[in-house]
Amino acid sequence: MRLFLLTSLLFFLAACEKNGGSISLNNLEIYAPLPGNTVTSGYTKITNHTDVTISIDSITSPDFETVEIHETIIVNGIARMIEIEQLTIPANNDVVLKRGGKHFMFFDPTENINIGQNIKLDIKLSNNENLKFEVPAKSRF
Ligand SMILES: [Cu+2]
Repeated sequence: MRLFLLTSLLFFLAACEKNGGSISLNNLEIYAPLPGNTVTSGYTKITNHTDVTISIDSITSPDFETVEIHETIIVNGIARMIEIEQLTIPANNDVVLKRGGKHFMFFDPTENINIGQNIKLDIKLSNNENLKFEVPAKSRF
């Protein structure tokens, strides 16, 4: 995950494609961190429109130091989060990121994030497509 600086540098060097046709994110929601908090989460439905399996190789945001994909699991009755190093989206299928399940986790905002302020998300796929998204930070209330 500390490859963040290197991967973001590579994004600038690579020819960036806006929103490739192979993968789409529907209803992407990213929440502004609560006051005094440095961690927040995001949800979406990721759809693979192709006949081949595609995985997310890296996910970064200029607005946060680190972005990870997590899954909430129950261990001995207690909810814990584990990191998914490489999220795979099966051919012609969806992966839903939602509360209590898989989700994006954002750590350490690079500057204070207000509700409504745009948050950028850069996703690098295993088929070498680079996807860029920008959504306004949502309120948790
Ligand atoms: Cu998490």
